[in-house]
Amino acid sequence: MKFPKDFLFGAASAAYQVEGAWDEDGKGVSNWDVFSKIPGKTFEGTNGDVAVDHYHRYKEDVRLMAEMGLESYRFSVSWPRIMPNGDGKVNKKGLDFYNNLINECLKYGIVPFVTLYHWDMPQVLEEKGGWTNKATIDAFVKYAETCFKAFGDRVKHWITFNETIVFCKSGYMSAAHPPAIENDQKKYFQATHNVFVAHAKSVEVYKKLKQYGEIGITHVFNPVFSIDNNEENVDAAEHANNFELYWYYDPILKGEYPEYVSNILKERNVLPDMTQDELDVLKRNADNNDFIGLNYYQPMRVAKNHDINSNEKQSPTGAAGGVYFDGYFKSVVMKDKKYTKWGWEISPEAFVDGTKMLKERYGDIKLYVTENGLGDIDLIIEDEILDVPRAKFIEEHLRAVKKAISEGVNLKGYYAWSVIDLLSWLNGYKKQYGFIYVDHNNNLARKKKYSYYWYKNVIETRGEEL
Ligand code: BGP
Repeated sequence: MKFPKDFLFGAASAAYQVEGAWDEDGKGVSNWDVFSKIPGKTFEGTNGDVAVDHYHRYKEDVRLMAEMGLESYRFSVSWPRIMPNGDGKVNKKGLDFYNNLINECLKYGIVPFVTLYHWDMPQVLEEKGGWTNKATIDAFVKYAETCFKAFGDRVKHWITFNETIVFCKSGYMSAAHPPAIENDQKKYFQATHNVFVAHAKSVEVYKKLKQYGEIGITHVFNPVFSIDNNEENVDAAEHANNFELYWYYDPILKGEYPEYVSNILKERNVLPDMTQDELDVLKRNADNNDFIGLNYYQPMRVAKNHDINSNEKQSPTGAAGGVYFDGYFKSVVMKDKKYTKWGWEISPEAFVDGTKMLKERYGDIKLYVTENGLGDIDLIIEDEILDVPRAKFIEEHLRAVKKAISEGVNLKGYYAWSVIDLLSWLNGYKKQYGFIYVDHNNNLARKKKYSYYWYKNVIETRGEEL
């Protein structure tokens, strides 16, 4: 089977991870500019000051994408580049950069798929409480509207937020992302609620502008499975799905929170403050979402946790294993499963099962895989980058996407993470994901990898040979 004609083969990046130019052309300081410079916070102190210099080399990068036959490029806009102070005055040079990038994509017929928030927030707003401050909601909506108006004549695919669970949990529970707060459940859940409201309000604004494009949100997709049929493990998996999945998908797609989680948060006294108006905005806009973006890397295998004093916490960098912060369940590394060098499970099968779970709970909402890929240390022999495991990983997952489509799941595109090697938030440049290699010892020169040619062929043949 070939992939359907309207299925987009893409690849992705995010502003902080590729652009660099952190203080050029009027860009404001972001929370990541500040956080990445706190000693000990990132791998070997790496930061995005230069990253892979996409800001200056976007023309070369887009040309390489075009030569690969890429149909769509998912990238993010840096909020502090557009609004240096978070709210208020717009930086014209910031708009220019994205206008140029978008036009460059369109020149080659590459569809721009734009994320508004891939974690870099204006530092000014972070200092005022970031996502725990309701004023951030309005600031974001203004920023979103500015982007719709500036780019919406050419951009027809919008993602509001990337992975709310990651930046909120890492920001307020594990202190692994800004604002580096630890174990504050009240703030964690408050931040998630405020993000959902900002999303819904932005969707509403977008629909009122009648630009006739589509808008949605990208979530981590980590479907949870019990390790066996034991009742208490099955119950633990359901608890995990409620907290890790339904809490994120329900307010977007059903316009309300899963009662199971709300009740527990009430008992713990950490239910977010929410007004009736905010709840109404969520409800009103549930049907306005055109799609959900899924960032799929791995599922979670879960068992009931019996050791409430266990200090084996879940890893902030995503490796399987460890106890959830409320002590109820633990993620389990299983002998019969495969894992990457960073301990992430490799399971294309779980993707298929997971999308069926989604279909059952949320119906036929359109889906895109907005990220999927293999973080690896690529093999280099005589200057050739032989990232065969990456091609194999993507092949297995594209086959899973095919299978899900043939079983009736409404999937319309696949974006490999990442188009080019880039800065991993917490793993520096060591963990590679790209089709294009960046030589850090040679002035950031670009080079096509094995997977580049492989993906080019997949796109040309529309996946028929997979
Ligand atoms: C996702 C993020 C990406 C990217 C990817 C790989 O959570 O949306 O920005 O970083 O994960 O993560 P890592 O670099 O930690 O391997």
